[in-house]
Amino acid sequence: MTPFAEAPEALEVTTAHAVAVEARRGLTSVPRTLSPWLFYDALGSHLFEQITALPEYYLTRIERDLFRAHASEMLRLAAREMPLTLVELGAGTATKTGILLEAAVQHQPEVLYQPIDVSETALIEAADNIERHLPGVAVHSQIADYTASAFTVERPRDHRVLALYIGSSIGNFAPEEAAKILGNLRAQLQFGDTLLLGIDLAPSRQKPVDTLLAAYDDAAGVTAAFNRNILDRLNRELRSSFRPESFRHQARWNASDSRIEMHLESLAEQTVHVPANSAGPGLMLNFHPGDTIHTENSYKFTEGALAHLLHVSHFAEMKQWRDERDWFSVILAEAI
Ligand code: AVI
Repeated sequence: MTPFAEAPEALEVTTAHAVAVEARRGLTSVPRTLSPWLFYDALGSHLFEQITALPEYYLTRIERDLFRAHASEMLRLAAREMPLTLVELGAGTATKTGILLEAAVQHQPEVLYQPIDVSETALIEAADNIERHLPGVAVHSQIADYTASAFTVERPRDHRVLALYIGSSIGNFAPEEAAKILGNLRAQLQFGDTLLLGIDLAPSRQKPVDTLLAAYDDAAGVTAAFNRNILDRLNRELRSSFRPESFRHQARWNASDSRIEMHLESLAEQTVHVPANSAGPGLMLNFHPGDTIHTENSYKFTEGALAHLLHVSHFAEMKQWRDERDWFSVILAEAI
């Protein structure tokens, strides 16, 4: 699943402009930043798939295990005797969703699944896979940016909606943005509809900070390659002159904001040129050794932060499923 999936080919012109605008905004800010959606070009999406299979990156594995163990109960609680339609924010290729859909067709003979993503390619792959393997599931895809609220939810007569926002994707947004995303979703739902949310949990006695740091700085260097690919992407698409090997991947734990941060740290005194483009004139960027570009935040939730997020977006927790070490949680919450 790609949480900030690449825009479809039909939107290539817009995407090229969006990359130029974001690069200019981020690289001229103090401190320098680049938005994580820039990770997910074709190579970045492939590297992210590899991350999800790394021994250190426990998030995907635990969530999948929780779905395998509890999918039927999750669906039964969401349905409460009524048929369900499933909507998924940032569905990507919907790999993990198959487990939930498989359980759904055991509850009801026909299921309408509505994946929403900005990537047309990912949605086509999702629909192909699901319709081939799960004949009871009809897929109505929607190409939309759910962070900008431009999506709609279809509701077959007398159905409840179960909205999926899984994979800890909510963690890549600051608390106020996360509340806005869930608030926009809530506005599309009715009382009694539900949200299934996957979140990564904050460090605890059972979850040392080192476990988190390793998940974002793996021994094989895949996350480092994923992070540096953002510079390669700017070189490819904006003809900038970054030397990605002169930047070191860094994962930091920010305890006061309860988040893992990813940075790219300049290893040398260097100047990078970004030629003039649709977003504005050329840029000459100076980096001193130790200067960083902040590329991602991945928020880790305490029980209090979760309760607050659900409360402000008008959801009430129905049930939580966690692994035995309390590293990751899947929450079912009702729209209130
Ligand atoms: C997509 N998202 C939930 C991942 C995360 O864990 O924040 C992205 C990622 N960044 C580095 N590794 C994985």
